[in-house]
Amino acid sequence: MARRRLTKRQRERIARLQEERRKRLAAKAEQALQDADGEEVREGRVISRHGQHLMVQDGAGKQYHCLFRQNLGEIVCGDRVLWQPVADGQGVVVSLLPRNTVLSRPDYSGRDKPLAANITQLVVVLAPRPPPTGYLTDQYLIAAELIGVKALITLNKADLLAPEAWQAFQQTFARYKDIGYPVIAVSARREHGLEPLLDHLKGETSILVGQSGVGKSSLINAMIPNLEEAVGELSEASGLGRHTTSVATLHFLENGAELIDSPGVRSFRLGKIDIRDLEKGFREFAPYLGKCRFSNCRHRNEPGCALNQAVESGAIHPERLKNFLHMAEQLDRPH
Ligand SMILES: Nc1nc2c(ncn2[C@@H]2O[C@H](COP(=O)(O)OP(=O)(O)O)[C@@H](O)[C@H]2O)c(=O)[nH]1
Ligand SMILES: [Mg+2]
Ligand SMILES: [Zn+2]
Repeated sequence: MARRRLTKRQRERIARLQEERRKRLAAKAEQALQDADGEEVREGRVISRHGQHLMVQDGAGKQYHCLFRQNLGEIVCGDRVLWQPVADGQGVVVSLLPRNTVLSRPDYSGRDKPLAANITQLVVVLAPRPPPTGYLTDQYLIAAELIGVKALITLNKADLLAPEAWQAFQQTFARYKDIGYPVIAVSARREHGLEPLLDHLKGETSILVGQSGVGKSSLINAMIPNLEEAVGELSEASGLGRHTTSVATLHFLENGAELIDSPGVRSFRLGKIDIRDLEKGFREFAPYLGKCRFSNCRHRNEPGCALNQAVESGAIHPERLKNFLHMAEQLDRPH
């Protein structure tokens, strides 16, 4: 008990210190704004966010450590902003430009928090170890459909399995290929199979998602030569310490692709959607929607359910309908 009380007191103390710090930074941002008065306003891209600090890159590829006004809302990795330079490679962000897309996740208190903006593709990274679950894979794919971005499945650690076992592993994902999701096999360790992956990343702003340990960071390192040095330089220049790699960070590849590594994205909240929205997240359901005997069919045991018939005829994989039903149950629960 004593231990728990102490923890609570510590938590309050931390919250108070954070609030004081936030206020100090807000005052600093206001001061910086006054200092920047008269400086030209430029456009920039948010590379990463560390609390109330942003790393912003200008058109020439130079990075600036920026503060921002509190009333701009949540600014995240991938955001386009207007900012003004102040002294010593620093700046202050004055406005947030409209986003095309935004990917959110629930924070520790269950509220939706934006994680990355302006992405065009979700790259779901899977590996034999840690073993993937179809449910999680489907969650990622549905998130992509509902946000309105492409999805790509990347099977990593090809080197871990013997050829036959690797073939069998790949085969379990054939059903995703069948419904139009590209599936790519790679080994970040052997730097094998990266070319097709790079081709799919070209022209896109992608975010790597997947369980911790599947090799997301290793893939980024394999695709960006000397990244580890670059990360070191970035932390030094920004004075933000060594946590640079522990927040979502936007990287630019040689072929022009934009790639975000997102540590700690294990799941997405599907947000306040209803069962009809969820149906749209399963792209292969589309031809059957609205074809059930009952217009309010929940696709469980209702007679004349077009989705269940499609499962029986082999047009829809049973696991996908099962995962749909499970997700639909989650929607019914109060958030
Ligand atoms: N055998 C093998 N191990 C890999 C491969 N890619 C990553 N790993 C290992 O998997 C572990 C987790 O990799 P990491 O990139 O940190 O995963 P992340 O948590 O998804 O970013 C590390 O020990 C990597 O060395 C691969 O292609 N083959
Ligand atoms: Mg990582
Ligand atoms: Zn139905």
